[in-house]
Amino acid sequence: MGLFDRLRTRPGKEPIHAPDLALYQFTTCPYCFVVRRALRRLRVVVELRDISRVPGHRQALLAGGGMDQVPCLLITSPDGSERWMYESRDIVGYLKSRFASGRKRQAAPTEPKV
Ligand SMILES: N[C@@H](CCC(=O)N[C@@H](CS)C(=O)NCC(=O)O)C(=O)O
Repeated sequence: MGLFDRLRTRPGKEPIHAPDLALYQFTTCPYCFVVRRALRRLRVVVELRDISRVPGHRQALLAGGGMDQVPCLLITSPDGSERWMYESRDIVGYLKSRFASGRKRQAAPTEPKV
């Protein structure tokens, strides 16, 4: 296994798949970048729904969440009820509280420098 394979696979840090979460976002949105970066750092895998490429995703976001603002994290409970969470800061906070280990981490800025 080469260096890049080792870096990519991060031995001992298996990704966590969270099928109850879906992130509405698009690639060039800086706030979405902040959330995707948090997911990457926490090694959490969620479905990414790109509203700029898939019109159906934008419609679902608008219908479900009430705004077509991104990022928005859709959290589906076991009973099927949905929570649409807007605001990158809130989403990152939720992800950290749910997935971060007990280890103290360096605080990361949640606002992009735009
Ligand atoms: N305060 C929000 C800002 C999000 C935001 O401005 N997103 C832009 C895309 S980069 C957007 O969805 N704009 C469309 C709109 O607000 O309707 C956050 O931190 O998530």
